[in-house]
Amino acid sequence: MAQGHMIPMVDLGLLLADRGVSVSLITTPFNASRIRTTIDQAREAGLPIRFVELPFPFAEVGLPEGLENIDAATSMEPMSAFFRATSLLRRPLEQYLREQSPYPSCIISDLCHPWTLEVARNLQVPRLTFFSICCFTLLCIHNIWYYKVYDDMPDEHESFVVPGLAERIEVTKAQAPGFFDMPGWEKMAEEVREAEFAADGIVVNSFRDLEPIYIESYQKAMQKKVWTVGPFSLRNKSVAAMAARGNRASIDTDQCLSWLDSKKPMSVVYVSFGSLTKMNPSQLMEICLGLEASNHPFVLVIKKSETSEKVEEWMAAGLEERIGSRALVIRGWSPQVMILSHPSVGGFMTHCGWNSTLESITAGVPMITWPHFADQFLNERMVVDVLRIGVSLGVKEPTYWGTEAGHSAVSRDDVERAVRNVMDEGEEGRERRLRAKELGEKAKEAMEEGGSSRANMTHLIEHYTRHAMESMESNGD
Ligand SMILES: *[C@@H]1O[C@H](CO)[C@@H](O)[C@H](O)[C@H]1NC(C)=O
Ligand SMILES: *[C@@H]1O[C@H](CO)[C@@H](O)[C@H](O)[C@H]1NC(C)=O
Ligand SMILES: *[C@@H]1O[C@H](CO)[C@@H](O)[C@H](O)[C@H]1NC(C)=O
Ligand SMILES: CC(=O)N[C@H]1CO[C@H](CO)[C@@H](O)[C@@H]1O
Repeated sequence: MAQGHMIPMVDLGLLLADRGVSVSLITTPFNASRIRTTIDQAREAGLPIRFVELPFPFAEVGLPEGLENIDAATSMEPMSAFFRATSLLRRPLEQYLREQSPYPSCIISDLCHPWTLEVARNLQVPRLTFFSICCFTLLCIHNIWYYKVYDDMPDEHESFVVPGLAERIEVTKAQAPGFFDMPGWEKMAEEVREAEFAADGIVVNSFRDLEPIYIESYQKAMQKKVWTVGPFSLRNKSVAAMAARGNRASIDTDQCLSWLDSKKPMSVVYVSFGSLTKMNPSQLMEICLGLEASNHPFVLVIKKSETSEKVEEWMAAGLEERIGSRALVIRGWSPQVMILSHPSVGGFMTHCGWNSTLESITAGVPMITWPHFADQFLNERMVVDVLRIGVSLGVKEPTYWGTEAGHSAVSRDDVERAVRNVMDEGEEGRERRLRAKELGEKAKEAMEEGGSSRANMTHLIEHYTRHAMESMESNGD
């Protein structure tokens, strides 16, 4: 029930349905209305997929109607009520599933819904946990917990080397909190961990050739199967499908494509920071000035929550006049996969949410990294240190729910330098681009016939189909 979780979960449902598996996607009305386009297309294509809308019990926990997605919240404050409400879906979900024929064979549940553990137990069906995070980041979080690194760490800004990894990865506690590792959230953190350990297996939106060592190590650490079946964004490569991903795009896709067509190959920087971050006006202006100084054409996505009169006036008065068609500003939701796949795009300035990071990897586009919170700093290490396909903007401190007014974490000079660095024609830039391209190719191979992700999906389906038939037989049905 956050954009970065919902998009890949819907993709996973569609990927299973593509293979003829009957899928019921459980969500709440608000969220369903967001993914309507994708839902309608799947139905028209005749996929065996059902969208089940359970009413969201917002009133029971004192939430306003419509606050069913984390990006509708403006602070951390309603969050505990939000998670309380989602766990109240346990009974209606169990009841719904009991009534189904055929009986469900397996539950796949997002990490944020540990309460599904009990549903699966009551129904006596296996349960897989789904993470839209890479195994590198999952293993880092696991090892930090396992080796009790934080038990004796008074300073959350002190950097340390993550134990038990093949590579030397340095982070701080502030940059690498575990899941829900915050004061007041201890119970949730414990439940999430317990649900992860109790899962029958783990499904990850990643692919073998991206991180073979980390997939294997994570599998060993968890002592259960880890199925890597991504990148999900490759499921449907048609322009219409790419454009409809996640939400209705706020720009005419033809207009967007013809702007991109008018630019030289690999010359454009795409700048977007995902659905939850919020840049204040002065930070947005610094970004614009840095992009302007870089002399590269750019696509900048500004969310509704970030637009203000101040920003709009400033852009109209100065920026748009000075740089004209060198910039394309998208206000609202951007057709990101479509843009990243365009040959004129040569770099992506990103917040390092895994969804966006993997989309960039898949498109073979090197990144300029600016993590904000949650798993994003670890994802940055993956991109910069492990894969070596990114340049960091050097941000060290996490920001939650928006930067403070008047404060800029990143200056125009930082932006200019990082953009020039990533778009660089020299050897370093060329090699980085080459590595990114190669990974993009491998990502595509993984999802093709005979590819590793496809094979994992086949095994996963066979494994749980067999399991369901065996338990039917042993029940004497
Ligand atoms: C996830 O994917 C969409 C569409 O591809 C992208 O625009 C969005 O920024 C991503 N969301 C997050 C939270 O990363
Ligand atoms: C991909 O998406 C397009 C446009 O939404 C749709 O017409 C097509 O059937 C989809 N293809 C597959 C394989 O699902
Ligand atoms: C996924 O596929 C790879 C490559 O074919 C294989 O090595 C791995 O064991 C598979 N994973 C599972 C959980 O079956
Ligand atoms: C913003 C949004 O999409 N709101 C919708 C949430 O879901 C309800 C019920 O389906 C709709 O009526 C709203 O328009």
